[in-house]
Amino acid sequence: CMPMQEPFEFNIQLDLQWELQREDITLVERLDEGFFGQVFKADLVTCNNTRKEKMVCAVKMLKGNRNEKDVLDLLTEMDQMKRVGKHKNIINLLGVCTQNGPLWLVIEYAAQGNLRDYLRRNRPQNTLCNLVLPSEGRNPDDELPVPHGDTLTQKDIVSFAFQVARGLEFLAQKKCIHRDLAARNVLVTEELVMKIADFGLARDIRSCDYYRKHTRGHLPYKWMALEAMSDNIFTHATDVWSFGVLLWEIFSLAGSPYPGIKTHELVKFLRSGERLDKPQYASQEMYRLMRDCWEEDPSKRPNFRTLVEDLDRMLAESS
Ligand code: ACK
Repeated sequence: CMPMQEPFEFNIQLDLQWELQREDITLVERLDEGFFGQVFKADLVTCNNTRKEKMVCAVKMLKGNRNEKDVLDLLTEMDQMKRVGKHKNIINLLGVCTQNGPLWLVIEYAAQGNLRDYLRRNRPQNTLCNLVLPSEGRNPDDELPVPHGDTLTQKDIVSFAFQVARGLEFLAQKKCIHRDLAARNVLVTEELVMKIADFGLARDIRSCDYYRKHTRGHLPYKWMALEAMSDNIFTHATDVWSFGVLLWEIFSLAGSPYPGIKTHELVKFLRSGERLDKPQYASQEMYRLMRDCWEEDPSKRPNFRTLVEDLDRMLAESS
């Protein structure tokens, strides 16, 4: 399934700081496919003091059916990733191919895939026979988790939350608003480093993003702040709300938020002061943090700096 594409129809300014040779990249397999975009796993050959090294990476590109706007959006994503710069807890840009062919963004590869599926695969064995956690109802598309590897500890999941907050603190410092924070948009490396993905997307959230698959039944509305849903306002404070739902996902080991609540009922539910219940694996203190993220008044929500501080302390206290 190697992508066959027409020669690229835009002239993109060559940026020697980032340009990679296409010959140094071998596409291996497709990892993900959206309507116009796709991501491949690939091998990248780099030259380190005359020594050649091979590393695994991911390559993001458009599909044959893309239009001009899609190309411009991918260019915006490239510019945003270059502008933001590097951090351990985001998917970093490694380089780009902009000449003599389709636009390729070469990015870090995260072997364990998205955090939601990772958490489901690593639920403790004993929850297998008792899948419905107290805080959630049964959801028809809650597939049975596949037992895998080591069981997660409390400290592991607090560390996941801390790492995601670190990535988000960095992005906020760089004036980047994500707009679609959720466990499905955090990727996990082989060494269990959490990396925020897709922060550079140019998005019109209301037109339902075509780059990402939103798992069936998991509408992004359930991650959106009240004011984002009702007035289409996106700020760092709306990212903080979504981070609260992401925390809820981590501490329920990827439960489905608000099961059975329809999108049009959600605003009423939240306006009446109702919130998600404490997830099974969260301490009272962790749940307090989530609730703070879901303050109706955005100015009352914590910022990512204080969230990092609080989670750092909780991490030190957890076993
Ligand atoms: O676990 P998944 O199906 O595999 O969920 C995500 C999916 O695409 C949507 O983002 C895969 N994916 C995307 N980017 C990468 C990447 N840089 N490294 C590994 N997998 C990726 C992933």
